[in-house]
Amino acid sequence: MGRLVVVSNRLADPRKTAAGGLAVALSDVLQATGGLWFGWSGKIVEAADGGVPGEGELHVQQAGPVKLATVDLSREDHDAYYLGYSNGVLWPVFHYRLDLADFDAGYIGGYRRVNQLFARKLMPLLQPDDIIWVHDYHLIPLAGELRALGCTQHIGFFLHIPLPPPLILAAIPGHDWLMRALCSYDLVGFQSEADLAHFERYIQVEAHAQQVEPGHWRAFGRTLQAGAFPIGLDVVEFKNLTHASEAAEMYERMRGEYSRRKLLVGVDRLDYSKGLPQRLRAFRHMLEQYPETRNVATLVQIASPSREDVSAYGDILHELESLCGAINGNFGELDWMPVRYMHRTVARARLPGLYRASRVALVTPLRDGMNLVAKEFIVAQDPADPGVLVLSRFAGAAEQLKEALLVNPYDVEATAGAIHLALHMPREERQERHRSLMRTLKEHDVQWWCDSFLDALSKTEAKETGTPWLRL
Ligand code: ADQ
Repeated sequence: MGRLVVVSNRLADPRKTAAGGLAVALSDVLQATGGLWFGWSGKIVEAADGGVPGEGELHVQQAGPVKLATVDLSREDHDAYYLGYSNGVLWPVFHYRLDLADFDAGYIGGYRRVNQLFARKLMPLLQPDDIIWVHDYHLIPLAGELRALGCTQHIGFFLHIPLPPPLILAAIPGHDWLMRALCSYDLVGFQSEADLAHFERYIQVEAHAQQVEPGHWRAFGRTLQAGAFPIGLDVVEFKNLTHASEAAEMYERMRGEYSRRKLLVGVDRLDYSKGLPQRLRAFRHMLEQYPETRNVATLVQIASPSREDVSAYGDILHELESLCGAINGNFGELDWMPVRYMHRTVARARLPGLYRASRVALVTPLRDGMNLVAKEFIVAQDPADPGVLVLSRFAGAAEQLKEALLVNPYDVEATAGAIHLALHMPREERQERHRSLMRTLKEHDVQWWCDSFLDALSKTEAKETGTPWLRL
């Protein structure tokens, strides 16, 4: 395989394991191929300091064998591309929340401008046999922009978030442009079969695409491949993290503190897609319906601050705070707080200790591309006495993790019943479910994800340049 070029909105230094997720997943192959990672520097340049829309300084640094190249963004570009179109339009719509999308603001110009800027800055850094892997919804038009500049390398795209059904997609003004742009990749990867099916339906219905062979499509005058590549965990790395000192300390602390209780845990970014208010209502309902759980069940909910400058996020913060306050006020005792809510990030090294000390994990998003917390919780468990995963059927992970207790998070009563069941599940059943779940996670770990995507991408026959239709 040629050199790997990864493009994503933000970068993480692949030398630091604390970076987690994508960085860990890609670091081996980036290091082995002496790869390049390209994206936004995280720096915003104000107009008063010379920040000009469509322009941005390029910074290149070497991190071991890996080259990191980043571009600054002007305030205007950042606000339109990142806050506006990516997180004010695409994030809500792709999570089925048309009601939260801000279609009126004309952000699409900035979104295109930044993708053009990235293409212009990346192009001179490319080598002829590079394999380019672009990540996530911020960068859908990038391949089209690169092709327009003459790029002939293989370009693949992976969508980390869900893709909604065609009728929801069609609500986006300019959806046809966006989906055309997506079709200028050689390989498009989704988290789940459901997302893939939505994509296939869209291109058939809206673009009269023809299937050439399974997974291969003729659309907009070119051939592309599409598939489901559910992202996995580095199971070995996460297991090692579980047994390392920071996690072990966390585990001991939680076990000591809650020795007389059964701990439930929720770990999320504070985001409306994660179903946090519904989760708390289900927990409250359980306390109401099953009085024996009072004074016993304690929910530790960590919600890390996220995109606080997007307005929909302020509302969810207030709703959550008032729900937690009401539950503690109504049910709490002098020596028992039903909900411990923390609006902060827990260090990755300590998370496995929290997971392992918990009898139940509540992973109940209303919609989620995959949800890695669900997978991390399983890996961190003691196989001899494992906890139970309560998982929303609307998380991509539900397609794989069939032995979790699957719930509909909108159904508060049924979810409360499932949480109650999880708290009382006999050890043997917990062990059996955990064994099967671990098998799945090991079989489809992050290496499998990376290898299968890159293998498919390097086999695509690509190389069609010049896509004048991208210029609207
Ligand atoms: P996210 O929406 O960020 O990611 P998720 O997969 O749940 O969601 O979490 C990613 C990572 O963040 C995990 O490693 C998790 O441990 C960590 N994390 C989450 N909340 C945290 C907290 N409060 N404190 C500390 N760490 C926290 C997007 C998609 C997901 C998809 C991932 C990867 O929305 O559906 O699974 O990308 O593709």
